[in-house]
Amino acid sequence: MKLYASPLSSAAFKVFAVVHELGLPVTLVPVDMMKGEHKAPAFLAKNPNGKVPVLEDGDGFCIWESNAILCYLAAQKPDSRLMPTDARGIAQVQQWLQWQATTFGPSTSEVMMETVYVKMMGRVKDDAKYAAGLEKIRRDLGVLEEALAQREFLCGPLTIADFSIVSNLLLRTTMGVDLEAFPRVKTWVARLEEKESVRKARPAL
Ligand SMILES: N[C@@H](CCC(=O)N[C@@H](CS)C(=O)NCC(=O)O)C(=O)O
Repeated sequence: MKLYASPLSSAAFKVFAVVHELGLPVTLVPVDMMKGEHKAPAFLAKNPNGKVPVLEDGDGFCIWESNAILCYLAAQKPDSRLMPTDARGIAQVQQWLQWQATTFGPSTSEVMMETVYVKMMGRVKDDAKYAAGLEKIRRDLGVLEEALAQREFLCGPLTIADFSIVSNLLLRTTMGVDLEAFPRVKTWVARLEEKESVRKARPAL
């Protein structure tokens, strides 16, 4: 399998972490986003949205949207239990994956844009947008804090949902996101960041 990705992408980070967790044979194909490689025809043929990551398996089978990629990877090793097989377990993992894609991911992207990416894009930080994004992140962290009451991981045992959501907190220091008011989230993040798979996937910043 080949993973087309850029090292600074949080969407790619979660995929790398699960690849390492499962010990799958995946080769990284770096996509230079600064050079616009993700908008070139060869890449758009793999993902018409022009976004990373994309996983290619075998003869041109391509899958995009990082959470869908995580489902595909977990299906390669069902014994890992990173994706449960019972109806409730599947629904719970899907609930968090969709919450990441529709809620937490967008909240953190707003703040990433005004912190991590602002300099790369050669513009000044928009303080109002930053503050609004941070407020949304605090709201979302409250949801996670509740969910982690009496649970080590979001769905009980470790699943791809944990990898998906923690990816958005990886650059929290640069983003100015403080977890002190969310002690369960802080412990959960530390638990995940201790994992070798997560440490291997972390970009060197
Ligand atoms: N929902 C997508 C988001 C992918 C995404 O936004 N990737 C960013 C990098 S983190 C990207 O390729 N951005 C380029 C663009 O939007 O033009 C996923 O989870 O895969």
